[in-house]
Order: sequence, then structure tokens, then C-alpha cells
Amino acid sequence: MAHHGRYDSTLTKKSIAKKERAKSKSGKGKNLEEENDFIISSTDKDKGVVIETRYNEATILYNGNLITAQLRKGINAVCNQTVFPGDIVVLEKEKSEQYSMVNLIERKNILSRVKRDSTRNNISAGSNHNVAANIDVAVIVVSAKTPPLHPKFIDRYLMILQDNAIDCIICLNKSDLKTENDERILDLYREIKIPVIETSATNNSGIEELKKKIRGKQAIFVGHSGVGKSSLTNALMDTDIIKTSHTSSKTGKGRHTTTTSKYYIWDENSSIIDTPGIRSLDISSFEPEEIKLYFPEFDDWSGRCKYADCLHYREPQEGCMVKQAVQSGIISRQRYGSYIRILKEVVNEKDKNDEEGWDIGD
Ligand SMILES: Nc1nc2c(ncn2[C@@H]2O[C@H](COP(=O)(O)OP(=O)(O)OP(=O)(O)O)[C@@H](O)[C@H]2O)c(=O)[nH]1
Ligand SMILES: [Mg+2]
Ligand SMILES: [Zn+2]
Repeated sequence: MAHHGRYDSTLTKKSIAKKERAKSKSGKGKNLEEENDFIISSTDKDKGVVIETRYNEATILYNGNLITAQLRKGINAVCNQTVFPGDIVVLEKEKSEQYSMVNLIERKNILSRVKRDSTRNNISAGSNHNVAANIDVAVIVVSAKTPPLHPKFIDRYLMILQDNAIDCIICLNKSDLKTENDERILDLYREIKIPVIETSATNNSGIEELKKKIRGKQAIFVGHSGVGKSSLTNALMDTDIIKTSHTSSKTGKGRHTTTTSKYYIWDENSSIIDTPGIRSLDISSFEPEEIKLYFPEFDDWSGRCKYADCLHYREPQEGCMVKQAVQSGIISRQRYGSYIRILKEVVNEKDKNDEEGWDIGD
């Protein structure tokens, strides 16, 4: 077998499925890039990286300086729904000496489908929840104890990252508070060959290792509120780093909760995007039969089940190789349990939206 259930961010099967899905969903003129010919694959013209967007303008890193640019007049869109941090835009100077964004360079990937924490959710209805583009590595930050480590969130995030073709690292922060149970959970991911590192922003352990893993890349920190994404960003910073964003606002309790994504430039080739904590991930657009593809440890067994399109769920165990692998301990019970929970959630979502329903019961 060429790969043993390895996490793979470049699964073409999935990427194709996703493009098809996007096509069929963007029915009526939603595809502004196509309409405007806004996305191009390359150019010799001046380019900059989007750092921060506002309604009608963006902060751009251009030749080592931060400038403000608007979308060129006639491009039928608003800035904060058209370009995202990490996007590479083509710039032109207008007669007024103001810079305009006149084109967008084709994205390597875009992180989307992240639901904001509902308690401070101010994303307007219909927004597509895009977070950032051209990400080289996503660091899924989790923590020991406060909040406690749970695989549920990691498993969902792994689906979304694979779907968006984004490489990832799992980072257990607050390793100073780590328990044996945390260690067992991390082993689940080491087994499927996802890089796992342990850090403590408090005592600085693991920070150098994290630095090595993300230097030279455009990295994004994602995870629940309070796991230490901002603390890690601070710990990673040395004097080379230019802080480019507004400082975080304080909540009533004086906690520095991040409320908008912040882009930090590290050096010419490195940056960190610190994102606000999220409570839930939107996985409703996945198809039920697609979910197993995101559990790479099923790959060696999936194709050998007796039943066509086996969901490895209600099918009898004698014909389901995945269930047998779970039974014999080759596939982790916890990961399989996660798969079933996600499957049920997606099916319930489909039942709500679709006329025909999708009953797999319990
Ligand atoms: N014990 C311990 N506490 C930590 C560590 N890192 C961060 N903390 C604490 O955890 C709390 C939350 O840290 P933040 O960095 O604000 O967490 P965040 O992930 O940015 O949270 P949001 O911005 O709300 O998403 C703070 O009180 C930190 O001091 C660590 O390694 N060990
Ligand atoms: Mg934060
Ligand atoms: Zn099966």
C-alpha cells in the first residue's frame, strides 16, 4: 500500500468533488470572479499581499510597506467579501495617486466554512466565512486543561483543512498542564502521521520547535477560545517581527480575546495569522458519503467492504472491513466514534434541508 492512512492535504478526489459542489451551488451570478475576470494566474505587474480588509478597502503589504488600496472601480464587489488576508493582489496607481486592486492572483487555497463563535458573531448573513487565503500551514491549537483537550474539534478541523487543501500541525499548548489522557489523545494523531508538537507559552517550552516548523511560511493559528493562540503568537515574536494589526480589544472581564483575524509579518517570507476562537465548525456542506474520505486511516479498508458505498455504519460487521478493523483495534475506536458522530450530524442537517431526507437512523 502506497500510503498508510496518512493525512493528505492534496487529495484530488476531494478537491474535484468540492469544485463540483461549489459550481452547482453558486447558481446565480454569485461567482463575481468569473464575471469580472478578477482572478488571473500570473502577471509581471506590481503585486502585494492583503493584510487586513475593511468594507471598501484593504491594507496591503507592498514592497515592504503597508499601503491602503481600494478595489478598482467597476469591480462589482465589496472588499471584505472579495479579498482575504493572504491574498495576492495586483496593484495599479490611479491618477489620484491612490492604489487600486485590479486583479487577484489565483489562490493556492482558502480557509473557509469556519463559523464564528456565536456570542460575538457579527458576520452578516450570507457571508461565506472565508478566513484567509494562500495558507502554507494551519496550526490547530488545542490546550491541556483550560479548555480541556477533546478530539471532536480536531477531527472536524482536519476535515475542513483537507477539504481546503491546507497542510496542518496540531499544537498542544499549555503543556505545563498536560495529563496522561492528553498524551493518549495526541497519540491518535501521531498514528495517522499528523505532526504534533507540544508547547507552553508560559514556560516557553516547544516554542523553538514551533518556530522551525512555521518559519518561511504563511501560517495560521486556529482553535477554540482560550487555548493560547495569541499567547503563542506573542511568544514566537522576536524583534524581527512587525506588528501590523490593531491591538486586541478587551472584553468586560479584562481578557484579551481576539475578535478579528490579525496578520503578523515575521519576515519577507513568514507570517502568522492569529484568528479569533471559534466554538463550532460548519460541516453542513459535506455529503454523508464523502465523510469517510477524510479519515485517512480508513483508506486501506474502505474499498474492501462487501457493500457498495459502504458507510461503515449500519452495514453488518461481517461485510464491513472498517468495522472489523475497529473491532480488532487497528483503527482507533475514538476516531471511528468521531466519524459516526460527524456522519449523523451531517445527515440530520440534510434532513432539515432536503425534501427527500437521508435516514440512517441510529
Ligand atoms: N498554563 C498556561 N496558560 C497559558 C498558556 N498559554 C496561554 N495561557 C493562558 O491562557 C489564556 C488564554 O490565552 P490566549 O492567548 O488569549 O488564548 P487565545 O487562543 O488567543 O483565545 P481567543 O483570542 O479568545 O481565541 C491566557 O490567560 C493565557 O495566559 C500556557 O502555555 N500555559
Ligand atoms: Mg487570541
Ligand atoms: Zn464498511
